[in-house]
Amino acid sequence: MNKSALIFGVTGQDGSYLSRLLLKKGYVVHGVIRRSSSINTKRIDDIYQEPFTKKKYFILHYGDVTDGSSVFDLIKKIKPKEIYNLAAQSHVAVSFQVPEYTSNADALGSLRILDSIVKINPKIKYYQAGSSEMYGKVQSFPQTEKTPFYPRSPYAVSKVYAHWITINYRESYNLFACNGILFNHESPLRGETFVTKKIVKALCKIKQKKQRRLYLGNIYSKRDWGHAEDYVVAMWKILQYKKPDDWVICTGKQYSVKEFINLVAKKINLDISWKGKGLKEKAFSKDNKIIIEIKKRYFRPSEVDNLKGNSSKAKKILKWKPVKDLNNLIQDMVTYELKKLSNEK
Ligand code: NAP
Ligand code: F7E
Repeated sequence: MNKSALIFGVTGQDGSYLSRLLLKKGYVVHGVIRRSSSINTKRIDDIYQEPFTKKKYFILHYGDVTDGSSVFDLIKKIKPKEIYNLAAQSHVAVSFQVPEYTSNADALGSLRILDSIVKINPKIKYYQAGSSEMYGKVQSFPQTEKTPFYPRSPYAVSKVYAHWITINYRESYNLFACNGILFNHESPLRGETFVTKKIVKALCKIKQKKQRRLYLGNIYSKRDWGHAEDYVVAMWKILQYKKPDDWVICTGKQYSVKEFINLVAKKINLDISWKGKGLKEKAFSKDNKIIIEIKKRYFRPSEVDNLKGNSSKAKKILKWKPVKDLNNLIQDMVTYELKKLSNEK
């Protein structure tokens, strides 16, 4: 009998990579998609369009984590062995614009799934997509499973709720419910408005003279960036371990947004030089044209300045470690973008 998994958030970056991983492992994968006026399945279309024989292994259902009855009915009907809750309004800056919806989906969404598990079958294993954003204004360095949280956005506050409700249900109802505390992870499938994708896409276009400028916010924040392909392996390993627990998943290396820009520029042989400070800081091309400007509108009401994790626990116990470093990540993202641009010709 194949194992079955239910993925909330299957159309997102991680949902797409996780689906591929589980299908390769022989799972039947059920994914929840939201009704949308425009098509939102582009990251999983190639999986779904596999020959007919494979379709019975990858099944999509309409649902929404803000709709408790759809969550309950899906879990009851599908009877999965494992549930991965990746569904979220995942953009930190947007969470300041839509705080109530973000809290409903990201915090209460987790509660709805956990509560359905208790009522339907407490043996179902549950993975909660936690975030390094929960550390926010960091209380110690590098961050581990023991570092206290200090969330700095409605998104991060919601994720802290989801983290603790997962622990509470584990302790109260003896559920196999786990938190992954994942640091930033990127890929060619990253959403277009996250900073790495925005930078790679724009610099590739600027190099080919298809775009003049890139506008960014705070380029001095530092992140621990990994590759999504590695991080979904950790999600799976977390649910295969003999007992439920909470796990930090990261690379342990840190770069600023500005360093990321410089590495991408170097990778595509785009000469850039920086001048000015603060909102007046700009990057110039070899022929002295402004190619990057800083805009106030991309700054957040409160920022997370400095994230760097320590995933020794996952390394030691789960035998997980990242395979791809930042150079591999940038290479993958650049290759994807350049191919897309050449197809547009
Ligand atoms: P993503 O690309 O933004 O994907 C989010 C997914 O959630 C999409 O499939 C989206 O559907 C779905 N979704 C949003 N609201 C929903 C709702 N109300 N009901 C059902 N589905 C809903 O995010 P990601 O980068 O793959 O991240 C996956 C999860 O890990 C998220 O929970 C995120 O917060 C968390 N996380 C991400 C990172 C990271 O660096 N990527 C790090 C730590 C934690 P649509 O396609 O229809 O919008
Ligand atoms: O920002 C700065 C911005 O939006 C990274 C989500 O997946 O990872 C992600 O959250 C940094 C921030 O990611 C722009 O201020 C500058 O300091 O790519 P980001 P994030 O906020 O770290 C965590 C772990 C999650 O859980 C989230 O779901 O870059 N930045 N200029 C900018 N950021 C954006 N988006 N756009 C800019 O123009």
